[in-house]
Amino acid sequence: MAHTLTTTPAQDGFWMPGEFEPHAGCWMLWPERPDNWREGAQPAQRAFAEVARAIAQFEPVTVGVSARLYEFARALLPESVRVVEMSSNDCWMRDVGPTFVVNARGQVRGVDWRFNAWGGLDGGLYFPWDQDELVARKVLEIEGRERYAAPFVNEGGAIHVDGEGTLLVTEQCNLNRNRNPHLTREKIEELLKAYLGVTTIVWLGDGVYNDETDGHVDNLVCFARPGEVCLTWTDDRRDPQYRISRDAYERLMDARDARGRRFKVHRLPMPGPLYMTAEEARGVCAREGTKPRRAGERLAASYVNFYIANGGIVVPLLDPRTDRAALAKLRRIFPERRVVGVPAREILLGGGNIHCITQQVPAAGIRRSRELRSSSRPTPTKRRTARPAR
Ligand code: KQY
Repeated sequence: MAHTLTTTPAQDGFWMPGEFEPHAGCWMLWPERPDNWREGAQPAQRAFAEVARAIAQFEPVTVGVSARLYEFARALLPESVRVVEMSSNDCWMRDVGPTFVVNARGQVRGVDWRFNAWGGLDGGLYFPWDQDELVARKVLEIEGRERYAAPFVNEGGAIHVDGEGTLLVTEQCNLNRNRNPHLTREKIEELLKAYLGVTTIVWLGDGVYNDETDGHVDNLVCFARPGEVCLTWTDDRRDPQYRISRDAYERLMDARDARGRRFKVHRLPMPGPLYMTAEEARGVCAREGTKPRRAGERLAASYVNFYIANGGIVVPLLDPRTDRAALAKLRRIFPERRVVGVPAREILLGGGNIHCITQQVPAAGIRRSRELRSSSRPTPTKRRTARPAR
């Protein structure tokens, strides 16, 4: 049994490492529910299989799948991918899986957040979510890792860390009244510090326009490495995303990370705007209690929702008009990794993307320096990116 600890990661000297640090592997779940995925989820299953295949070039992948679809998934997924039977209500491993933490001795443990389907009965996306609630625990059992049961609602897509003490979050999501209405901002900060082992929290405002997660940070901004972030960006001032990205840019430029550095901000072009077509919406079986899919609805498309694997970047391909520019930019940001694009519109139609359906397991046995992480004395550096003209 995955032993449940009564302390917090910070008390025990554990912290969440950056996604760009070495991984032991990656976990995913298999899409199935016809009230979220069109055509009985078959186009989405093919897209998930391609994501698993792309990541498996770089690191071991495990996919959890229901008993009903085990054989089908096994047949579609490459042999190198491990397939295990696992119940879930949907397939967003980033949010329902554990967030792994490490210590200076190279030990790995997992944080099991409370989950309420992105808002519970106050704007959440489906009911019930009882099987999703058990996924993190099951993954930790299979991984043989001890578990911290966090006493508050959080999702893996709502946090990004640099592994050196800095956390990025959005006010729209992490302070939303449908997550932890009984907690103040100060208390939420205290809990995030305790469960992620961070010392500095950078608050952004809203997430990507019309993002049904209430603005997960992982669709808006992510770390490329300590001190450097990628931000989804549009130059179109008439687009509602402009104000959001501009505000995030300004907050990032004004912020200092846990080591006192200013951020270098890489602006990634935004796809689209993209909308759900009538045919796509028709393919979803509407069901009471699940967010309906409507033709003409704007999709929260973002290239920032990529996955960083060992030696690779797996990026959603979303729009032939912008894919090439996004890939080229990512190749410049990550010259040390192979950048691979995977067609991802079918994943986007379900409300998220490649980062949302994956969860990395950090490599164990790597000795990491804790002293450097806890340094709180700022060492100012010169601003490295000019502000865009207003
Ligand atoms: O952004 C994510 N991490 C998850 C997206 C979930 C969408 C649910 N329909």
